[in-house]
Amino acid sequence: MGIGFEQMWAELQPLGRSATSGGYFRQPFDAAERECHAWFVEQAQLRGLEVGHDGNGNSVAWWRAAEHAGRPAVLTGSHLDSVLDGGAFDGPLGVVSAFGAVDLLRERGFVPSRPIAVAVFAEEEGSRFGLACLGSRLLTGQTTPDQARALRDRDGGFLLDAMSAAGLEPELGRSDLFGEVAAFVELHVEQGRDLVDRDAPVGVASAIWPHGRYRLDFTGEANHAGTTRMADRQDPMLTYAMTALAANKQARLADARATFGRVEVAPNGINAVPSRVTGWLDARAARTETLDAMVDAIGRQADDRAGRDGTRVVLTVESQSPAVDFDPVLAWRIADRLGGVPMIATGAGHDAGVLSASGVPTAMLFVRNPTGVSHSPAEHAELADCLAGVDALAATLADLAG
Ligand code: HGY
Ligand code: MN
Ligand code: MN
Repeated sequence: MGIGFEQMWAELQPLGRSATSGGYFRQPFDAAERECHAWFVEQAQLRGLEVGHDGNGNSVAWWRAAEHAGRPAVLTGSHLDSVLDGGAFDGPLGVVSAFGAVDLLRERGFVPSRPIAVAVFAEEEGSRFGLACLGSRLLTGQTTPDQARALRDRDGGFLLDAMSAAGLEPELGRSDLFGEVAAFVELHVEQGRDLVDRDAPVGVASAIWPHGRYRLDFTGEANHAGTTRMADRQDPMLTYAMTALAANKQARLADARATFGRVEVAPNGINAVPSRVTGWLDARAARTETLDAMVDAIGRQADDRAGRDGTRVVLTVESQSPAVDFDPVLAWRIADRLGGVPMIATGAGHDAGVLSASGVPTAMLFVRNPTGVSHSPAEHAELADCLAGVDALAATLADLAG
């Protein structure tokens, strides 16, 4: 018998939470995220679910019986890592709701006809090693071990070292952690206001926008802040600033999204014109051609500006996530089963998108977020809506694994 949603949430809530901002710092393989992971294992054991791990840092808890041998599983779950100063719900809501749905089904005497698995994917946010959905990309072969081994965090640390330091035995690459999967259904807090505007507690995802991460290295000439005339400067900060404004304008024109959320400056001194500025552009659009055209325009304008500033800019594609159209048959089957809940597209990436791209029939359930805010301590979901999400996930699992 499991513990209820509220108790699970209360246990998870303090882990990795900042006393100052109230936001979450659960970087993959750091202490707080490992505490969350230990909580996951404990919850699985409380329910008699067998726990498995792969060499990519992904984990799974199995609800299965001997007679299920050889039958493809129904997979649910999400991630436990957060962005820096993130919200409480992005990721953990899907994991806690999965355990809640298992409890609900058991209380109702439901007996699955196939295995049901609760997954936790590693480094979904890509906020430590820069590549989003790293765990699911490695598991499905969409990222190679060599690509992953080359990734470094802000301190220059390598993925393998971080995993080993956390006590894991990394073995990167394709993994058969889940065996054959009949369907994957990820429950996630909505990261926007669609469900608020439609006055609906739960929705089903139709699509994920294509999106990418691009590093722009602006280089110029370091010099004295006091003795160097403005006309004599080759200031990469100026080129960066104009590029950020250009990105903002291009995104507005295309009704797309362009964000510089992370910038590094060298040598980062108050009284020196910088030698280098590196900005990471997160760009997203409803359609691939819109995204590509926008990034091209931003790159061209950065180059033009660099020509005028006497600086140089190099744009490097760090990761690209193709558009995802979720399996419409599965999505409509779930929406109908739930009495006709809204079908909404999202600009946020998810492991569900990665599994969908690997050919697994995949769907997402969204739970209303009254603030519409995410990747921020302000992210929120009301308990009643969370419980509605658990109900919806239980009904979906019963339908798919019945
Ligand atoms: O960035 C995203 O879209 C997701 O939250 N990882
Ligand atoms: Mn997420
Ligand atoms: Mn996120």
